[in-house]
Amino acid sequence: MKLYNFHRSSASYRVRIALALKGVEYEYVPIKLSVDPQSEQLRPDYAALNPQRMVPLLEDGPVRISQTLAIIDYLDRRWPEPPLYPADDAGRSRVMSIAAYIASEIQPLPCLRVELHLRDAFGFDRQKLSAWRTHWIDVGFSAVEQMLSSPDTGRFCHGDQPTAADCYLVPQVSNARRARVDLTPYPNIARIVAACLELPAFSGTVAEAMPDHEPMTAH
Ligand SMILES: N[C@@H](CCC(=O)N[C@@H](CS)C(=O)NCC(=O)O)C(=O)O
Repeated sequence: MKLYNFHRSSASYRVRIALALKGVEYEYVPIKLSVDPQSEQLRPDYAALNPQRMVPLLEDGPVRISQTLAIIDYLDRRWPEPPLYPADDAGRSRVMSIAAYIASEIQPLPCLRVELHLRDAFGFDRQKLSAWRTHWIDVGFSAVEQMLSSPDTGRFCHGDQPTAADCYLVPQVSNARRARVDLTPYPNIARIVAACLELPAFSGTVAEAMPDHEPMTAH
């Protein structure tokens, strides 16, 4: 099995965590994302594999899957232990709702291609891009913080076992830290992320531990 991914991509990190929680071995295929028009996710050979021109992409024999919600669902069905979704319907939809909110409403807004378009088409400078990034992370984290102030939250986002929700939350916090977002207003988020990072599945798959890691350059 191959995971086409990039060390600093939060979407890639979600899948690395899920694979590590499941104990599934895979080949790490780096796809370097950059501001370069020849950035690797845009190249025809990669676009032939993933027309979305994004990472991550999971390849399991003849099966190719893009979109982390689909990838993590696939992994959870193929390797059911430990489950990444609770067995009960209400719990399953709560976990899905947290993951989907981060996937759909937070992470895409400060995404590379969105920020490059803001820069190139609308003249956003570094300061404006930074304000854009922190605004959407703050809007998103305010909602997540409130969602997590529920009796269903335990040591982790849902109960005392990591679920798909934690696979989404921890990478989003890595992005927030890179964007220098102050996490003080989000004590539930900060506590859960600290608990997750005590587990090797989360701490061993961070960007800095990946084979393609290199220091960040601003765009
Ligand atoms: N909704 C997608 C998001 C994937 C995504 O945003 N990937 C980013 C890296 S974190 C990417 O490939 N960006 C390339 C670009 O912006 O050109 C998923 O869940 O897989």
